[in-house]
Amino acid sequence: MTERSFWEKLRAGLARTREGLLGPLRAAFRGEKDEALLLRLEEVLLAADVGPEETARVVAAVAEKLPGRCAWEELLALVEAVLLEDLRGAERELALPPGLSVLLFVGVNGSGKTTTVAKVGRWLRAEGRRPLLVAADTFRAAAIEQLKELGEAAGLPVLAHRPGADPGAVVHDALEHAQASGYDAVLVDTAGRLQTKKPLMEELGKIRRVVEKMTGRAPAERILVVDATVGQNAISQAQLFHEAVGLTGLALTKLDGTARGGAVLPVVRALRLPILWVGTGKDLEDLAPFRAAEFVRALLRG
Ligand SMILES: Nc1nc2c(ncn2[C@@H]2O[C@H](COP(=O)(O)OP(=O)(O)OP(=O)(O)O)[C@@H](O)[C@H]2O)c(=O)[nH]1
Ligand SMILES: [Mg+2]
Repeated sequence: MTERSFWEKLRAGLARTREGLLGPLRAAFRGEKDEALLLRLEEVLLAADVGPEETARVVAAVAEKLPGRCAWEELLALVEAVLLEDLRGAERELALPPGLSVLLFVGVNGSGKTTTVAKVGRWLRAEGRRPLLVAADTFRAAAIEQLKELGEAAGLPVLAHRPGADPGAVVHDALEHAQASGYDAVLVDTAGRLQTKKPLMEELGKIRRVVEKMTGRAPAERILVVDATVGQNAISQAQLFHEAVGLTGLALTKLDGTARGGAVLPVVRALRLPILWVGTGKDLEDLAPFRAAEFVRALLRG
């Protein structure tokens, strides 16, 4: 799938968020900047989970810069500009060093880790890398099967041990295999865990240390996979994952199923982490690198 059609899908996925924003705002718009419009703007941004700080900035910018008599298009363009200014910094190209790179995927239960590992593997192969998927979620037997099936569907190799195996040992084995067989991108799927479960969080630290010992450096990317439908709750999730592995970026999933797509803004602001990819569906091609301008356009324009 081309990036272009991906963004068409994102536009469709963000339809619920967009309708929540634009419908009520358009109803309140009388061709002028009045109190009712500013109030409605505040309401719709908060409802889209844009967060209080971000909302205040957009409302202030509109109050200050929008002319008294104005066109709908001017209003949209101004909101778009403010949101874009804040999201630009969240865009980062994936820059893997030459040679073997490890990408570690972590997150709470059901956030989309396993699916994202397969999607990113497929994406990396298209970028000319040789990916190996690693089933370090040994907690559930079904998780291993799931990754194997996704790997098969994507035509990518999967390294797995038995259910119950030590995840550190799986990663150790995977790195040996990658070094011996010339794989240069090792994507590690981990078990979903609540950030409050200390031993499980320590297990992630252990996986990181195995990678350091075997390759001489930390995993190139330590990615928190975040379900966009949880909105701003992602912020509290991230903190302890950050302590456990030192996050380098986010993968934002399920943007197709949310009315709270606006939460991307406060999440990025609070975490100061780039968004590496966004996911807009269950299929393997439903993934693309994050582009701030496309995202804001999808949020505000049909
Ligand atoms: N609509 C939609 N569904 C998604 C997306 N990404 C993943 N899913 C679905 O979300 C569910 C959970 O995805 P998984 O990849 O298994 O999540 P996980 O984080 O590995 O789950 P655990 O291993 O149990 O913690 C599956 O049904 C996926 O198909 C997405 O971008 N959009
Ligand atoms: Mg999983």
